[in-house]
Amino acid sequence: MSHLTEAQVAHFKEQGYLVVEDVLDPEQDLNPVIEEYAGVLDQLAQDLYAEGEISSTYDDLPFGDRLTKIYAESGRVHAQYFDFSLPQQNVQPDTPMWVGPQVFRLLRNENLLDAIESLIGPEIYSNPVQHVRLKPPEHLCPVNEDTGRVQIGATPWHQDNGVVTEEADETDMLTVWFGLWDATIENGCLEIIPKSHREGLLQHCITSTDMSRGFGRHIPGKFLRAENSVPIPLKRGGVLFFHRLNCHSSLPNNSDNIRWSFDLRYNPTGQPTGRSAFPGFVARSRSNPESELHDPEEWANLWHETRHRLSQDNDNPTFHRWKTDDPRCA
Ligand SMILES: O=C(O)CCC(=O)C(=O)O
Ligand SMILES: [Fe+2]
Repeated sequence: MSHLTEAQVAHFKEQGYLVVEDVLDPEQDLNPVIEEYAGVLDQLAQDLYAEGEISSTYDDLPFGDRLTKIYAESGRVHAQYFDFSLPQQNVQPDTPMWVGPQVFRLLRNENLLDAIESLIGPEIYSNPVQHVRLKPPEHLCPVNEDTGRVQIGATPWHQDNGVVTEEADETDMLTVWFGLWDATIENGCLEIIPKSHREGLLQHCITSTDMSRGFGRHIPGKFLRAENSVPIPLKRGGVLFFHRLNCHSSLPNNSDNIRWSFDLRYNPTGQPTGRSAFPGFVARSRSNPESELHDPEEWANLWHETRHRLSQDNDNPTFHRWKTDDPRCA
């Protein structure tokens, strides 16, 4: 059991975030996931090689160099291939994703759930807003021809409440962020603004101007107190927990290796997830343990069924509330 102390819970409530070292055991909890992903990368390499997009499968390279080389030579970031979620539009019957058993095992990690229980209570739902992020060094990353920017880089300032629909505004959604390897200032760890969760939901914009960092949906600099930001480097095994209204972004990856992280979310069971088109599951229930999902195949099937359903739908579900032409963004 590794429940949090009262002081840790108080820190979370006051500051809107909490760093806890050694929640996950690198060898037992993270290495199996890393091994599973080696197989996913191998498959990607073989697929791209068969399609003539790359001249070698680069199977003699270590994971990070291999991924970077394959992205660079194919000229594309293949993020969706690794992600345990689906894109927000244009889902096809064969849209790639990775919903493997070791990922599921990590979503249900007991130590992680103990810490989460201290923050949101004993009825814990795995919210489907979840991602793996594999970011190549920026100097080796393929560039988007239209914008001239790297295809995957620094994450702009935002609040996670801003990436879900209004129905989850009262949901006690907790973000759980950790590195598969060490996250450093150089390789692009997260930055957060302490106490920013006290100021409510801020305006997010999807214009490409006035970017405080990165691009895409973001909180413009004029609405932020970015001068108060704090970088959160994390050793393997450490976890950053934050409130749905905490303002955060990531630094760019200025290192020579990939930056590799998971960001997961959990909320008390029964509250809206804010992404109802995607499947979640009961990760822990003290009142009704029978309702917990323990079978990795069942979990994978939930995602496969969702992919099938969305690929048949002509209407894309709504994922957030922000409009491109909002006058507050002008
Ligand atoms: O890892 C990143 O770059 C962004 C993560 C993030 O925004 C989150 O965990 O909510
Ligand atoms: Fe976020």
